[in-house]
Amino acid sequence: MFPRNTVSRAVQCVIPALCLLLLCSCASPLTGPENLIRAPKLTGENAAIQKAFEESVDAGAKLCAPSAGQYRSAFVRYDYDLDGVEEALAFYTAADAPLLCRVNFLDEDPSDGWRSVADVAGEGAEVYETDFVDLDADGVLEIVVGWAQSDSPSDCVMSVYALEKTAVSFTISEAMTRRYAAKLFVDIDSDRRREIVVCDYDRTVAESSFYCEVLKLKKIGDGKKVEKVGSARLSPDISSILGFATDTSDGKFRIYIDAVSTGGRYFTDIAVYDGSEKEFSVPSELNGVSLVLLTARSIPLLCADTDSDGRVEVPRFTYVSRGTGDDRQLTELYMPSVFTGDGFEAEDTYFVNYTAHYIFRIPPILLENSDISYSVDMSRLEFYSDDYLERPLLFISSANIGEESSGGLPEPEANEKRGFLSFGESRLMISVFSAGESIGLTRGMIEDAIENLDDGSPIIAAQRAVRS
Ligand SMILES: [Ca+2]
Ligand SMILES: [Ca+2]
Ligand SMILES: [Ca+2]
Ligand SMILES: [Ca+2]
Repeated sequence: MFPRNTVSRAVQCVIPALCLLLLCSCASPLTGPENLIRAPKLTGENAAIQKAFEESVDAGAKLCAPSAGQYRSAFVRYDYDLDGVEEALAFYTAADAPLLCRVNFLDEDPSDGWRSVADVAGEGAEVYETDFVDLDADGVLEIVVGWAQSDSPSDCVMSVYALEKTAVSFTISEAMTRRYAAKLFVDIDSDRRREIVVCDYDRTVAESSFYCEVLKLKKIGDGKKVEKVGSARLSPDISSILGFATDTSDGKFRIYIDAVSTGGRYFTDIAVYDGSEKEFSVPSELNGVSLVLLTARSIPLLCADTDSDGRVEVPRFTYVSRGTGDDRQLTELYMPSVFTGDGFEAEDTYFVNYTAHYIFRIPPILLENSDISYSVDMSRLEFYSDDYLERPLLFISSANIGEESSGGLPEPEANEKRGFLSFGESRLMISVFSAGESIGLTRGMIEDAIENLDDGSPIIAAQRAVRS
């Protein structure tokens, strides 16, 4: 067994919700409320669907519901030919083959009511996920099913089913079956058809070997087949994939691949499709520095367009240290950064206090003093001047000061101006010292730069959600 499998399983327990969060952002715009799944009940139309299903399979059939994705029920109603009338499908295992999940397709005949019209064998013991997506823009959605093996939940097989329905016939063809680790439906080349972007790894080699492929559904003869139109190797440091974000600008389409590294850290690999060159590539390193190093983080923060400006922010971190030897303390600063093609541009630098639920956008005048140091002891954020001889305090903020304890605060020092911000039950004390004022720092400036995460701060709301 490869080391990455260990990691990918360990991560698997935590990750499905994250993947869902991310993959949903790329979900089909065709999915309207009318297509939401409805749990079957023993009344009305769902009962009729269930009855038609039960009549078409042998006794002892067991329903199986997808464990991930948008649809989590064994019965899914969906209008996949977009004629305004829903069809349905049911996932199940037959009594005599409990390790092979199947799909039963059901349709409503205007005169006969619901009936089963087709039944196909799947590629695994369980359904992992299912999606409806029109990959060739012909007005009929293809059904993409991810199958899982019960003994290896991270190893999925994808089937793409192309359907053709007329007044008198219903045909299903399997346009592709392949293994995958993660997938995304997205129009990377602006031809108004979504491609399938699949990430997978070579199972025959011991070292990490993830790659990314771009697949298109094409009409070939009488049938449809999915063909590979581009591929690129991903960073050799990927151990497993958490999810994707995408954006586009300057004729380039970018896929941000959030991953776990072989060293157990989180980072972002980036695949770029250049529309003018028709080339799909993965830089994996910039100016000799790997993306693993440039985007490493110890927590599973994911890429997202956190300020809704159309460009994805990559959650990057920088560290400032204080003290030496055993006393050395590292403080993590958060820098949502935009990828420019040859580097990252940080929009702002933040200190995030996850305990007290606030985020502090560090004012430029503090950032400009590169020797500023921090102490996060006792939830106190302290900024010192870069004057090494005196090291005067510029300002302190202390979090989690309840009503009771705030009464016991020491008297303000002679050179200190104190203020409070309220954060739900607790308060944040802000003290600006005269050395801070001398470089232009004011209490108002700090108050303006602090946002309460509990107020739904737009800055990192999407990214912080995964941390709690
Ligand atoms: Ca229909
Ligand atoms: Ca189609
Ligand atoms: Ca396309
Ligand atoms: Ca943005």
